[in-house]
Amino acid sequence: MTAPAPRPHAHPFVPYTPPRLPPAEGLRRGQELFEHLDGRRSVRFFSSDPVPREAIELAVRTANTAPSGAHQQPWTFVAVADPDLKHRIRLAAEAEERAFYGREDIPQWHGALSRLETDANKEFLDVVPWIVVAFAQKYRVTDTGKQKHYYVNESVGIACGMFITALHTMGLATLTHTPNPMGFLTKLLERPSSERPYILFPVGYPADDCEVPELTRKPLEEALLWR
Ligand code: IYR
Repeated sequence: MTAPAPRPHAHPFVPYTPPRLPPAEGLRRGQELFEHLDGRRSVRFFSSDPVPREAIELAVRTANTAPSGAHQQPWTFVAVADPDLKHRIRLAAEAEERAFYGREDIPQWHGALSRLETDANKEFLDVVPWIVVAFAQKYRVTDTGKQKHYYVNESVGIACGMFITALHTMGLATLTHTPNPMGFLTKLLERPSSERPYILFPVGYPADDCEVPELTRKPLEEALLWR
């Protein structure tokens, strides 16, 4: 057998040869990951127990491995431990939420949320040891001007999914919290106008008496179609 001709590249490429798993071993690992992630729930009742900085670092390292449009990696994660700053985030988030829950023009939205029993009180933002805010970079500023980023929502969404997965693997809990609108985070966290707040993650251990709404996942037949 002759070796295949090398592909002509205009840019540097390197070999990529991850270990080839026997299919049964691949399935076993896939099943294990599914069961692990099926045990994850969004949490609103947190313990104030400390979480080491290294855990946040590892979760962001994991998020930072996400694929992204044109490999532009259009995310910034800001980790907040300062109690005063967390409190200011809580106050601003609660002001937005009071407006949201007070709206009379969105009964359908309020109705869809009712089984979660959420309200404008966001005490968990004071309780958690960390608040991590993911920002989406719409563009980056270069010497020659603005470089637009592509597929920003998709890229940051995938990175956030990997962030959540890493936290769960470390026994930590979070919530994909999106106070609406979230512009106050740009100011409080001193981010540039090229970025917009994407998701606010309170991070900590679940409270000892934590409860979550009883929910089921939709059946695979609804999530996966074969053709
Ligand atoms: N941002 C509000 C409302 C809310 C909206 C959705 I969509 C949720 O899944 C949960 C809550 C709040 O955080 O209370």
